Amino acid sequence: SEAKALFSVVGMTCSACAGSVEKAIKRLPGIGDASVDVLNNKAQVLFYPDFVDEETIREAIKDVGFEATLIK
Ligand code: 9UX
Repeated sequence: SEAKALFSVVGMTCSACAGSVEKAIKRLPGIGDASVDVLNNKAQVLFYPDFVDEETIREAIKDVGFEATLIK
């Protein structure tokens, strides 16, 4: 079944930053949806835990240049 993760993402300064984070998350297998809020430095992700986990999502965000911390 689907799980939710909320990340704090440091360093996004424009909507293109948010777009690249969102795309990076959505490229992973096992993602239901991803929504990045540049104003509040948050990324909300719906995912399928049998296929992907919070750490893999965090690393995908890091790979496009932003430090992310799991909030809940
Ligand atoms: Mo543009 Mo956002 O280079 O960092 S994508 S400011």
